[in-house]
Amino acid sequence: MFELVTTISQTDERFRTLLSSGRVRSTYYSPKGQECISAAFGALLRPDDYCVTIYRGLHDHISKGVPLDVLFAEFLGRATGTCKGKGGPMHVTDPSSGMMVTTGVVGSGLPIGAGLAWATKLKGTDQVTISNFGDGASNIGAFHEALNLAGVWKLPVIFVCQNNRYSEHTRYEVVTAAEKVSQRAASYSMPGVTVDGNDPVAVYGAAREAIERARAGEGPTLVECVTYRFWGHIFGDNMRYMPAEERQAAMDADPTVRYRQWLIDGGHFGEDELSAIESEVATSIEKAMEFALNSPPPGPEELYTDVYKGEVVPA
Ligand SMILES: Cc1ncc(C[n+]2csc(CCOP(=O)(O)OP(=O)(O)O)c2C)c(N)n1
Ligand SMILES: [Mg+2]
Repeated sequence: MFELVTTISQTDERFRTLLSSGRVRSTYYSPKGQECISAAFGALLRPDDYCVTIYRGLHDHISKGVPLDVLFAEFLGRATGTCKGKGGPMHVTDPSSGMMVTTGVVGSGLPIGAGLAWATKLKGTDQVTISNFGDGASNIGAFHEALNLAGVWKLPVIFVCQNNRYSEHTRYEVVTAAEKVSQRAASYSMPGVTVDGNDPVAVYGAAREAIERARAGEGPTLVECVTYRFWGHIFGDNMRYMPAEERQAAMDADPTVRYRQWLIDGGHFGEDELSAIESEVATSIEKAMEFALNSPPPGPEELYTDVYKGEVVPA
């Protein structure tokens, strides 16, 4: 988990620096602050388990095991990316890693997650699916429809709400009637839990229980992980709607730094061992970034490939 949170934090910093330099242009929804959630799930999921995520999904892609070179290439719109550079950061899809879809339509990943889980149930495999989404998505109809069917059919899916307290520029309590998103699980006859999303050990415990439950055929779980996004909705956002002291407090309690200290204080790892992991991670990121930056964009011949159209068959 430390390797994962470190990879996410360092990659996020690398992307922000790259974008700020003007060398590349892209939309970027930073997941920094939320890294412990996906690292905990990533440590537990099998490569053949399925994952669905949203535009703010870099941490989920990394934790599900999408190789860094093809992931970065997709983020930068290069022909060597997971979707030949035609998906970009908001649509990373890599079935070979179980990263089934990344969506930009708020809430749309929940029914897809339920559908993937239904498929594995029909096939009789013991794969599980996790569907990641935000607090804002929990107010959309698709959230309720997906949880209801998953509850009725006892689907092997875990709904992971990454509650970072904001939907775009709107604070949680202004638009959400439930004090906790997890309370909503009761309506759909599934367990709902709320955990500190900045504590990877707490998330790991909740994730393990939910994954075991799903794998054993006992049905879905809603896991709400409370966290905070460091960099606003989209990178470049002026963040005026986020109280400066609230954001500063979250950044001062950086979950990666806190976890690092916890590992040392608890005698789990020595400072030198963690530093060695950090420099190995830095080397892999640089290598993958070089690969991505040196890859070409998709050529014009790609414009009409992978594009499907319906045929009108005359009566
Ligand atoms: C159906 C739909 N409505 C509105 C939008 C515009 N929009 C993009 S992100 C977002 C906020 C979502 O917030 P949340 O679910 O909390 O996820 P977060 O960005 O905080 O991770 C909105 C309203 C959209 N993409 N899709
Ligand atoms: Mg949110």
